[in-house]
Amino acid sequence: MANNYGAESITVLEGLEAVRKRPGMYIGSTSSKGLHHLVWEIVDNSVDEALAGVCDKITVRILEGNVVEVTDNGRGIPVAMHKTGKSTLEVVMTVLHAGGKFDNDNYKVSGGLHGVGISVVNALSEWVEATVTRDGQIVRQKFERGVPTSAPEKIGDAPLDAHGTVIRFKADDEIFETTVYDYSVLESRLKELSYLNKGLKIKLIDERKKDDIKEEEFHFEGGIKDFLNEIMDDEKIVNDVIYMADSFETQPAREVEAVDENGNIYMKKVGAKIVEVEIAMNYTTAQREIVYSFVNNINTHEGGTHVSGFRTALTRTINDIAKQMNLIKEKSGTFQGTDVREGLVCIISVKIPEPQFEGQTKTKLGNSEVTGIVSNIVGSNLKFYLEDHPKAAEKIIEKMTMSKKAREAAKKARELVLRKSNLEVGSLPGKLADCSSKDPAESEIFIVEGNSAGGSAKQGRDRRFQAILPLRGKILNVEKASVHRTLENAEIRDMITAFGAGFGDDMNLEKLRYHKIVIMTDADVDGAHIRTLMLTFFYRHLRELINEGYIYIAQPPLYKIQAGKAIRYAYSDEQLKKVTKVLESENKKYTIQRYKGLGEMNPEQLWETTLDPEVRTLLKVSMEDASYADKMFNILMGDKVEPRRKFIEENASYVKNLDI
Ligand code: 0RA
Repeated sequence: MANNYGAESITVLEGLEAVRKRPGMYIGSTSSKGLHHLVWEIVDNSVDEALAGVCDKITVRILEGNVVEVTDNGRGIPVAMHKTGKSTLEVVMTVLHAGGKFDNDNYKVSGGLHGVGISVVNALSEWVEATVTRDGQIVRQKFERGVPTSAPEKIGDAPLDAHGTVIRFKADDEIFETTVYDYSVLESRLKELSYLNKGLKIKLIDERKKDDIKEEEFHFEGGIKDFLNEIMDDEKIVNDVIYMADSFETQPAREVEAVDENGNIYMKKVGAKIVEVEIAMNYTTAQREIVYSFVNNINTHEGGTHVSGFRTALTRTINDIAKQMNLIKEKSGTFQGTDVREGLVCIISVKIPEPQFEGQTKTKLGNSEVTGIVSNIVGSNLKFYLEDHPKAAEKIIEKMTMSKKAREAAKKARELVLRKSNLEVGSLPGKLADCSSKDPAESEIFIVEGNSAGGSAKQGRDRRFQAILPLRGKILNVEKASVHRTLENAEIRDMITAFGAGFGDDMNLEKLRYHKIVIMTDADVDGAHIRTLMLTFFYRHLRELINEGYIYIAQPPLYKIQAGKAIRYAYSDEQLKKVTKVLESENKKYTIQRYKGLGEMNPEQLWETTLDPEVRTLLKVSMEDASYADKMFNILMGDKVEPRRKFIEENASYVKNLDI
């Protein structure tokens, strides 16, 4: 084994050392997330075998002591001598980036963090045991922290047609913060993988508790069509699932000479590059569009060229078919992208030979050639489907016509509001007590609930830079209302007019009159409800204001504590406890007043607790806050009972502030 002392062994050791020194570079982190990446790395290799059409079953077992075993019935890692003088098995297990297939007859499509290879798992494991069945034998090799502790040994015979790989490993607790696997993490990704690879059987078995062994098998003959059915809210479905699976060869195969098992020479096709496209889509009566997209089994959260190709084809094809079927009048104009996507629920899965990922989280597909390929495939398949199913086509196009009409009505209404607020001089809302400053950067507007609170606020403010807009009780729930009705609501029109920047797509932030828009509501159930309604409205129609960080929430105190002439305020129950504790330790008598509403505070108190920039706390509303409010409304006000019940159970502490 002279080779073990050769230059190659040294490179191998250096490679593994690098992985152990900086594991984060290879698997993202050494937290629980990184730990699970070890499993994904092995499973991805097995999925590659499935994609090559030579494997249909993968089993992941979690054994006692958090040992993981991944079994597949793929070709088996080759054990023959590699050109380095070692077995291919050892090379795959110990050389960085050698995990990829050496030949060119299939493309490696699955992902993993960076598709780093099985050797990374080996380097970061206390031990690994690789067992391969192929060519009539069973061969095993063992490793510790990446280093072979045995040569590949034949441990038995197998039928000539048996093949597959078993990788067992124990993650190294010198490397990982935790080596305990989370069943539900494994479960959801393995299930997703089985949806994304139609027909593939993936089994998950958890044997860590001897008296409570868990076992599940994921197997979907319908692939992403089944995936789509699972995520659909069936009460709102407009049509049957439209499903298409097609492929396009971007580079033809070459023929090369090869030798078969009997020693005969034959011509083998290699090097074909094929783009596979699979799409399942459906419409619901909901307003929102949901698109999940995947490239080589990786979720492309940021979309990319495959999603653009789909969108272009959808708009084009729908317009063509609508004209062809006489469902659209010449003079009423064509459908726009937003019309044909309202209510769309869609899963796009493409498999391509050399994906380029871009974007902040590297989840946006960049390959420019993919736009045209997907667009062509979707165009022809969708056209074919709709011509074949005229009833479905009619239903979908009817729905899109409604979306188009709603969009046009909203645009008209928006223009009306804009005209009113822009053209009529001094057309600011009558209830607005404006500030004298005209500089948006220093101007603030407080949206105050109720007229009495509005009165205190008007007197208590600093009128040089603080404006007050009192609202009459509850504003409209915009989630349920059409854009048209939203704009007819007086409270909402007052807000839009006072802000001065317009609405929806026509917003112009340069015209915004205040750079701080502060929601000020009572610290009670009604106040919380109004705040949520307002956040939903901002999220839906004035989202740029949230994005730019212009929306705030005022924090009025909950309690006034008076000891003699000294007055203190508490903004939470904990604070109240602290204040009273101090007073008690000083043997002072005090009274506590619980503020039920802003109206109970006199103008001075309101200034010194909530308005004065020197002492107040303002909470800046983030996109997450607003989208949370929006989601909550969807669920709480939606028609489905089950998600509502589940959501309330999970978010009991937040929801208790809401009178639902
Ligand atoms: C290298 C080459 C080939 C397959 C594999 C590695 C392989 C790796 C893993 C890891 C887990 N399961 C696996 N199955 C296969 C190609 C083999 C050939 O061309 O015969």
